[in-house]
Amino acid sequence: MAHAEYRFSVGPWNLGRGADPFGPPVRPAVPFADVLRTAVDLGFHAIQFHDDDAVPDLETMTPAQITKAAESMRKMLADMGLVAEFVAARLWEHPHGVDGGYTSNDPAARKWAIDRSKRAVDVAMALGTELMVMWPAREGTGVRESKDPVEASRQLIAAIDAMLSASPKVRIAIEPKPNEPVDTAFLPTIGHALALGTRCADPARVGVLIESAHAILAGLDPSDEMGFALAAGKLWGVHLNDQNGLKYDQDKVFGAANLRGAFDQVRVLERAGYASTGYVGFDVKAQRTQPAEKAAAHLATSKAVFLKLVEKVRTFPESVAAQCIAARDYEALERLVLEHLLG
Ligand code: XUL
Ligand code: MN
Repeated sequence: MAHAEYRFSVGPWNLGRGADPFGPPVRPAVPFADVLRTAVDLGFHAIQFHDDDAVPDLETMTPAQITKAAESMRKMLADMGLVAEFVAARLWEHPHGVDGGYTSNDPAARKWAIDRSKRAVDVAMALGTELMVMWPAREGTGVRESKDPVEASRQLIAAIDAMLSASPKVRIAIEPKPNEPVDTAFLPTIGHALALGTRCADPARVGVLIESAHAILAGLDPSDEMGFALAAGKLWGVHLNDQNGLKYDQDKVFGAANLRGAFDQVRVLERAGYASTGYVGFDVKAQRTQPAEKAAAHLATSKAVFLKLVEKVRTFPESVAAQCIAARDYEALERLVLEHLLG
């Protein structure tokens, strides 16, 4: 049987300026047109958007103006053979979102967050995608006693319900992360995200996006997180990358820290037929040491590693593995996997 082709996506933030918490940008900003050109040149098919990547001044615009601006972005994408994968409301950089959006202690900020999210839904619809991603960035605390966790989960449900009511078509993929920029997040894992989704107004329209590094930061195996979401029919996006243990969110090249872990992620996606249902996104960042003209190599490498691992999955001797499993000879299975990856 012919295999479905994987389709790849990337966000403008993946061509970053090399800034980190300890130093300013080291590369010039990449103009949006160049982001699209790079995506096409590297064989990507779709663009991931924060709402203001698509419509920069959306807070000062009327709904009609927002729709018009997003439609012209959609045309720019189409002219280059691209589509929009999803839109995410960028709440975490705005002054109103200083203490979080949906779970802010300030009712005016909570209202702002919901209004902005509804605008982001309008952007998504005009861009031609029904998928919203919700990374609950500052929906957590640095001082645990500052917010009520019971109330916070109700507030998150109310926010998702507001987005669901903004369009009958919209679907929301929660992208959980346990920490950073907050110390402790209210939606740290896929289990939390899926459980919250069941309590929303229309659970069928709430799923998840899994980022490898976010799972690792939660002490979990990304391939198991993916398997859990796939079993529920809820894996609507992936942000493949890597992470060298419990540090800041590194967004390393896919497979750079744990090639076997990357193989396991590709294997779970391949076995579930993910290629025909979702995009493979890479949430990776170029190292700060890269000069501007070489600052897209991390995307090319991530895609190349992914495709090589697809071949590794397709050539894995499954019948030998089945014999090892039947004999409960997991040492033999261990060796089979390692030799296959090394060979
Ligand atoms: C942050 C992160 C975000 C989301 C999109 O860690 O992964 O870039 O993927 O908002
Ligand atoms: Mn991500």
